Order: sequence, then C-alpha cells, then structure tokens
Amino acid sequence: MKLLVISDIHGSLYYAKKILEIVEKEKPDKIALLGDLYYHGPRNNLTDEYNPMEVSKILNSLKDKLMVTKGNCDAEVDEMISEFPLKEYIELNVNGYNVFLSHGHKYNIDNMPPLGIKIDIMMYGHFHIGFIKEKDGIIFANPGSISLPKENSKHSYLIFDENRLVLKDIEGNVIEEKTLNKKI
Ligand SMILES: [Mn+2]
Repeated sequence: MKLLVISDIHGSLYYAKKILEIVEKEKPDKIALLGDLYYHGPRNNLTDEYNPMEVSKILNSLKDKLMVTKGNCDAEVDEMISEFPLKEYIELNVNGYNVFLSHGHKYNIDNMPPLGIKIDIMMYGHFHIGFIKEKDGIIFANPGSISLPKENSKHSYLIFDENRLVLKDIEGNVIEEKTLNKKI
C-alpha cells in the first residue's frame, strides 16, 4: 500500500490545491492527514489563500482515502464541516509495519503513548518541520507542514510505500529517505 501523509494545512486553500496535485502525481492508496486542518491558530500567520470552508470541500472530495487525526487547532465545529472522522490517534498496519498516527502535540519522540502493541513507526505533524529519525528501534517520521513550514524547512509531505519512507518537498524532490527492513 502506498500511503501519503500530510499535516498542518491550517486553512490554506493554495496548499490544499497542491494536495490535489500531489494526489494526482503520487496516486496513493490512502491519505493520512495528521491534524490542524482549517484554523490558522493564534501563534501562526494567516496561510496563503486562507479559506477554511473551501479547504474542507477539497478534503471532503478525498474522504474515501482519508484517515485523519485531530490537531490542537481542530475544534468540534470543524468536525461538523468534515465528512470524515477526526480521531485522537490511529493505530494501523501498513505494509506489515505497526504504525501509530497522531497530531504530535501529546505523543512524539519525547513522549511515547501507552501502547498495547509494539510500534514500528510513529508519524506525527504539529512541529511544522519534516524529518525521519530512529530512536530505540522505532522510526519517527514527520511530514512537516504543507502550508507553514518553520525554521527554513520545506513545504513537505511523506510517502510510505512498501518498506520505503520518503520525505519530499511539494515539487516532489526527495529531502530525506529511509529504507526499512522488509516485513512482508
Ligand atoms: Mn500546526
């Protein structure tokens, strides 16, 4: 399965349209959105073409492929305009790997969730800086923010295909990649 992972859209219609281009190009089987979908948040500037309602229409058009976790900027009212559930976290198996998805403000490389099963990969956004790291035998991957990258990082997303994790900028250039030991 090819999984596309995107986070922290923060209401940018400009970058929501970029998501459609990325989906067209990458042809993922599923898309994980790791939260902070619509609201810009008090600490952030307004994003390019800030338009939460139009962003919601684009995301709703992708609902059949979406898995979505709730960010710290996502409110109950945002769930009303979304035709897909926003979950606190999602545990799933992708290509034989146990993957834990969440926004990242609660669970991250420095604060592990209470886990029932051994996790191979933990993915989260929130920090607006993309990376792929390994710690204590677990891979930590952050797609960065598609609309509001911080500290001179790129507008970026993650692809997880077979046993390969790739962090790309929105033009599709590889920023960082990691090939994992095969599970299947
Ligand atoms: Mn955010």
